[in-house]
Amino acid sequence: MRLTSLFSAAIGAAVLMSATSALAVTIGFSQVGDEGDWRPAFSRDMQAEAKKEGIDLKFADAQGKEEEQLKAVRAFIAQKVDAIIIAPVVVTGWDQVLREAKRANIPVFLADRDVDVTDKSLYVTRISADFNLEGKLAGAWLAEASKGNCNIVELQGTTGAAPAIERKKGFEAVISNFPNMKIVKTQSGDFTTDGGKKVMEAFIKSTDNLKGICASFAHNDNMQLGAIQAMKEAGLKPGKDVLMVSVDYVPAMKQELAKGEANASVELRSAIGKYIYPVVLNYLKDKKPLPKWVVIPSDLHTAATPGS
Ligand code: GYE
Repeated sequence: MRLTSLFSAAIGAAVLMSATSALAVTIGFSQVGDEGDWRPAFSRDMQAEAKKEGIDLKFADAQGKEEEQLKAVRAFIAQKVDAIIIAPVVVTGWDQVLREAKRANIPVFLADRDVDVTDKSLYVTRISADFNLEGKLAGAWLAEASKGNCNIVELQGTTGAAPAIERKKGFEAVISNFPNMKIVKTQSGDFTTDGGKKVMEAFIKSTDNLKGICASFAHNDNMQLGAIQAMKEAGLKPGKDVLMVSVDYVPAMKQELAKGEANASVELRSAIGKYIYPVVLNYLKDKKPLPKWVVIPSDLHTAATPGS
């Protein structure tokens, strides 16, 4: 008697287990890497939210290399995952692998960065902030703070990456309305603290200690944090001698704003799994076509407006 009930309990558990694993959605996520403070925060959130949703998440870190991403996506296709999420390093080079995913009937979602493909049916939708708007917000803040008079040095993100392209475009669209605002130096610091420090050191040299420079616009906070270090080492006062505006609003930048060594940062939310997974899971259920872009809001912060 006892044995049989034990036995049926065991069978019950086995049935239950296979039922849950048959139901569990498997998602492959190809992440850029961990170039700054924002990216690992985003990775941690994607992992934590996947757990909450009961998703079996296969996480692949591309270490900033597109070849690694292509390999990861092909591995996800071979594993027959239910869906693929890609945060693409750069915008180019995606057509072929996306066609392979489509042929295998695996829906692809873009998170954060964008791709440049002519056939938009190669992915379901992109869930991300509006990088162009972030550039515009930074430009508008600077136009007001400088009263439309400003020679700017720009630290660009990774060449060919959507946020570098779009933040630059948005920023330029705003400052082009002001005849006395211009970018006088611009270089890529690859979205890293080290890269930003090196670029700012070069700017300091080539402009005789930032003579006549009114602002530093960095496409992300980490490069700006590196720039702040370089400026301090050169005896300059970032936030006072030079206005400092960037994007991400990571905790370390929040501190710099409070100290007055930086002036403004546009927030790029990192806890965005809660925006991304529901879109993917609903699509897997109903396969209803979606608009090509699900936009996550952005807002600008200063020391006076730190937000919550
Ligand atoms: O701003 C930067 C990161 O892709 C928008 O990537 C993102 C950017 C973010 O390295 O810090």
